[in-house]
Formats: sequence, structure tokens, C-alpha cells
Amino acid sequence: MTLDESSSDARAAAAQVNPQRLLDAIQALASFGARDDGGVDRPALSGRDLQARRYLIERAIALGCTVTTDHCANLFIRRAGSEDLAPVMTGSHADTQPSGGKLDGCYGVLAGLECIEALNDAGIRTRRPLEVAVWTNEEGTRFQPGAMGSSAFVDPTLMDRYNTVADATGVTLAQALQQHAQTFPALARRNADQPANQPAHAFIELHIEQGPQLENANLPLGIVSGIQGVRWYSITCTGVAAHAGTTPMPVRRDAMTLAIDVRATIDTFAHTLGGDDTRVTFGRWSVAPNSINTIPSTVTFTVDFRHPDAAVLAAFDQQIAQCAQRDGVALQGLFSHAPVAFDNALLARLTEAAAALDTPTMTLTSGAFHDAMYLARHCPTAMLFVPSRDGISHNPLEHTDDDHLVLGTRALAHCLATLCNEP
Ligand code: HGY
Ligand code: MN
Ligand code: MN
Repeated sequence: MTLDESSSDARAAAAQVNPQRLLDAIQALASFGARDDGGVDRPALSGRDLQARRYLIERAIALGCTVTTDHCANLFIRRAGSEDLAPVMTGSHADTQPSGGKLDGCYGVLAGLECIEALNDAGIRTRRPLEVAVWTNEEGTRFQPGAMGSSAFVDPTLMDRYNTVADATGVTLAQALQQHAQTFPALARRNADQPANQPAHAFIELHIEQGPQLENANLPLGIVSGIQGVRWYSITCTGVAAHAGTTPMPVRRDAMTLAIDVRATIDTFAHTLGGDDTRVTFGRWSVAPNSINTIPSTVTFTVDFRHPDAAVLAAFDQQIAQCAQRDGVALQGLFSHAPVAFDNALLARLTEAAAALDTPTMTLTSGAFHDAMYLARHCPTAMLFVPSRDGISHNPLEHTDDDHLVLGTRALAHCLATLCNEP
């Protein structure tokens, strides 16, 4: 295939992206776990997630694709190429936050399907297969850690630990995976024991920015050069339950008093270490016995720390371990990933795609983590962002302008078509 033929395929694929079809698909997927406030609540491998997966599988088969799964219920929607070469991959996640939006993850999956349909409409047969991945449990809110599906794809040995992780109701991932297998008995399961069995030519993830940079710069597309590092911890503070009315203040062992003090210590050193780039969040709290007139005996809270500098992340690990060296305080690590830099050659392809669409861009790093952080270990990987209104995400108000959603999909189609015709 000549360079001209490849770039004409890329332009044709971008041109065939159908705006209304994409926007309708976003609304359709959002209906599985729809909240009254316009958001979406679709925990990984929940009944609603299984319904959403059925919608995606049926649409993929209608597009002439094959669909397979693996040991972590990742879905692989493959459009055949003319040659038996390693596929170009795209996709994202379809699970959401409890009070999530319609776009986080879902947009990348649906844009991938739209690119397949655009290639079909353009009558293009690419050299390489194109594969849209639906990664399991990226959000990590039902089962910790996050990005379980993509991490288990690149390192299958993680499944031994992941399978035993239980959600708040005591259901383990293994049980949820079994329900998935029973729901989709016809789905062929890949032999995923060796990452080498799953070669990929490249992975491109299209995602909403979930922050304010593109909107502040008044730009419709962002070329994502990397992802900052992340740490998740759980801290349990133990006291003694006692009567709220009879117990004098000096003799109390109030777990909440201890937890508030530990939180304050962590907040202080996080800001000292991280400076303006600090992102520290204490997002989930549980109190026992959680009674208005009983002094708390146990308080557990989570810590989410993000930073672009590996040395700061290492220093944070040290200091939180020290801070937990107190009576009544227990620390558990839940998730840790180093900062990631994406592939320069792939970033250049994304820049070419944006230029072909006469679209100005900026280069930025991602504050949120994504499945691409794991795929970067497996194959050349990069990301593309579209703006988030007011920088809001993980919130029902999450919104991206329709024309930005369409433009991002056209840029993805252009880039994927180019990559799928590479030798
Ligand atoms: O938490 C994150 O960064 C991702 O949105 N799950
Ligand atoms: Mn996401
Ligand atoms: Mn998210």
C-alpha cells in the first residue's frame, strides 16, 4: 500500500464518522445504570454493566466483528484486516463511578466502534486488524485496585490476587467473573496466560480530559504525552466504643478524633512534598458503629495521592508509612502506579491526524489514570483528549460539546486507519 493510499484511507475514515450515530450511541450506553440526575451509576460487572456489555457485543457482531474475552472479562471487538498482523488497538472502559457521567471511558469505547462503522461505510479494508477493547473495572470503585482488566491483560499473574478481592457486599471478583461467563457463554475466551499471545501494534485511547486545561486554552483536542503517578491507601483508626453521654472527654478513645488528626498530618505533608502539583483526596469514609450516641470505635478512610514526579511519590510512601506508626492506626496499600510517558512516534501520528483535520492542539499530561498506563508496557501507546466543560468529571454534570466529541472521533479514525495500514 502506498503512502497516498494510506492517507486517503485515513481521510475517508475520518470523513465517514457519523455524528448522530455517535451521539445516539452515547445516550444508548448511558441508559444502562442511568441516574435521575442525568448521570450514570454502572459498577464493574454489575447487572447493569452486563446489560451494557450485551449492547456493545450485539452492536459489534452487527458490524461484522468477532468478539472475544479473557480471564478478566475484558472484551476484544475485532475488525479483520487483510493480513494476519498484530492488531491496532483502541478502546477504554465502560464501568463508571457511582455518580459518574456518560462519557468517562464510555466515549473511548463508543468512538472505537464508530471508527469501525466509519471504515465499513468507507469500504476500507485495512492491512492490520483493528481491535476495540472494553477493559474491566478501570474505575476501581467496586473492586480495588483500579484498571484491573488492563493490568491483568499485560500481567496475567495479577489475577491470583485480583480474584480474591471482594466488593462491599462480599462478592469476590472471581464470583463476578463467573457470572459474566454464565451471562455470555458463547463468548470465546482467549488464552491470556502469556502477554506475548496478545501482540499489539499500538494502543490509542481517546478520552475526555476530566480537567480544565483544554477548555482554558480554548482548544478542541489534546495530545496526551503521559499520565501522572498514583497512590491509593486505606487507613483504619481504632478506638473504643463508649456512651456519648456518660463518658468524660479525657478518658475517651475516639477513633474519629484520631482519624481527623491522621488526615490532617497526611494533608500537610502531601502539600509540602507536592507543591502546586499536589492532588490529595480522602474520598471514602466508614465509621463503626456509626451511631449518633456512641463514640466511634473504628474509622476507615481512603487516601488518593497523585503527582507527576516519581521522587515525590516515593517520599509520600515513606511519610505515610511513618505517619501510620501510631497506636491504633493501620495502613493498607491499595494501588500504586508510576508516572508514564507515551510513545513519541505514536504521538506524532496523533499530531498528523489533528493537522489533517486542521485542528489546533496542545500537548498535556493526564491528571487521571487510564488503562493506557498499563498498555504502555505492552505496546506503543498514546492518548487523545477532548475538553471537559468546566473541567468536571466523576460527576453527573460531566459534559463535552458534541462537535468536540465528533472531532475527537474523526481524529481517532484518521490515526487508527493510518496505523492499521502500517507494515
Ligand atoms: O481515578 C482515575 O484517575 C480514573 O478516572 N479512574
Ligand atoms: Mn476513565
Ligand atoms: Mn474515571
